[in-house]
Amino acid sequence: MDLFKKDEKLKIGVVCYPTFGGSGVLATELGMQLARDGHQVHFIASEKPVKLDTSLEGLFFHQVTFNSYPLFQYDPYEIALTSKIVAVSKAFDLQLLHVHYALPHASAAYFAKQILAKEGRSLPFVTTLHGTDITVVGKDAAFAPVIAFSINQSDIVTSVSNSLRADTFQFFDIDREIVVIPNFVCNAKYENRSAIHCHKDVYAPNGEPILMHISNFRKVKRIDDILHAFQLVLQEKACKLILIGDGPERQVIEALAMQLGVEEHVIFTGEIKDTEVALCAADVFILASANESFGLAALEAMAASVPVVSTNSGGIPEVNLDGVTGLVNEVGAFETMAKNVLRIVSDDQLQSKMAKAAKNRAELFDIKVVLPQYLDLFYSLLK
Ligand code: GMT
Repeated sequence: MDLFKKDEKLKIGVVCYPTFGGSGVLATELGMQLARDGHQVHFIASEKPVKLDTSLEGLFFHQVTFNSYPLFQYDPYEIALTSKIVAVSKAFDLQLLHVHYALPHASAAYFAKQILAKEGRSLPFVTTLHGTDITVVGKDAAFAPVIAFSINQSDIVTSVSNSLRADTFQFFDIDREIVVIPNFVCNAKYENRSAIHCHKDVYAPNGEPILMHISNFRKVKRIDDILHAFQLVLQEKACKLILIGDGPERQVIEALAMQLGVEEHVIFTGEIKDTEVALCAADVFILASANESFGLAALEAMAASVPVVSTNSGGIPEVNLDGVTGLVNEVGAFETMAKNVLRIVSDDQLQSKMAKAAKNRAELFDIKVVLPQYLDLFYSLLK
């Protein structure tokens, strides 16, 4: 007999990064929907996640804080996180923990689980792998042994794409199953778009097509390729490029725009919380990543009915279907990227056909399709 009927409400801990990036957004949207569905959800992070609405009933945020001591050359965040997980678990009698991004969340969860077990408390944990925790950071010899161990010790492991699942088995000695649950989008947020003022008339006063990119401006996003492609596009057609986000490469990219002589057609907005609003101005979304386990930004563009021109890196082709929802090129092939952009912005019929296909495909990744897959795993843990 199932101890937990499917409608049993759970008490769930969630650990994530609070940043604008994909894993923090996914964790936040999933946790808020679980709270709306009647579960009690406790977020544990260094800061309140950007989009977390703690006015929601059943949703809580617990900040990880600690005193700094002169002896420390670095912040012992993982130790403080482990202690906070133990404290919140005991105070609210959590039934399970869902951690997003293996480093350092999975090892902290494992440590907390051992501490609680000593006190006769059970705290199974689900680790969701998001991408750079495996393909970039995780491969670093300073972290790899702990990452592999904490993945193997997780009660359940999920990855956001088949590509990332394959990478994980390739790069680490993993002796257990990894369940693929794709990232999701809240399509409801992209309905009645006519109500949104897109400022298209301001961004493109002469009705030029608007190209858009959203990311955390890390090197892996290869935004320099986007600028080189844009320079080639401008030789054929007047367009505008809106770059949304901020990060370590921001100044380099702004300097490159000047160097290429395209700066008057490029708009740097910085970070924007509601990307669904920004996307309403886009005619084509561009993603040039060298490594991308899924490409949540591309899925969000598709939900906004925007065709995607992307590289074929990692899990992106599991989202952006070449010739259907947009066009795909090899990493670094910015000439091909320019040709792909021009094919779409020069053919209204093609743009419209791809926009409809993109929207239809985004429905397959809706939160109402994906959330039950996580819930099924949670209930299976608690039998
Ligand atoms: O680099 C980023 O895009 C941020 C990073 C993160 O940790 O949030 O994104 C990763 O997780 C997202 C959500 O699962 C995925 O959509 C991104 O593809 C993935 N980024 C990379 O793999 C580079």
